[in-house]
Amino acid sequence: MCYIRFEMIGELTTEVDIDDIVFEMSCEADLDGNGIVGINDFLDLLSQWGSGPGGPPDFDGNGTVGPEDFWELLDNWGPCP
Ligand SMILES: [Ca+2]
Ligand SMILES: [Ca+2]
Repeated sequence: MCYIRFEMIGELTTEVDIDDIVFEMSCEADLDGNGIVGINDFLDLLSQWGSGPGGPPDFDGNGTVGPEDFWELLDNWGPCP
């Protein structure tokens, strides 16, 4: 009984982790929430360049919107999965 219970918890934990990773990678850069990472999101990032919004578009969380966040946006360019 104990072995079966442990295996079920392990499966659930794995599923949640995968969902979280896909969600974060897919649409964090979709700043206007239209389902596509594109020019509007790029312009939104530019408008906040050098600021510290405390969240997106400071994707890497280093405190300011800069080149590293621009590359993150480019990496996710296109439709959200
Ligand atoms: Ca968008
Ligand atoms: Ca940053």
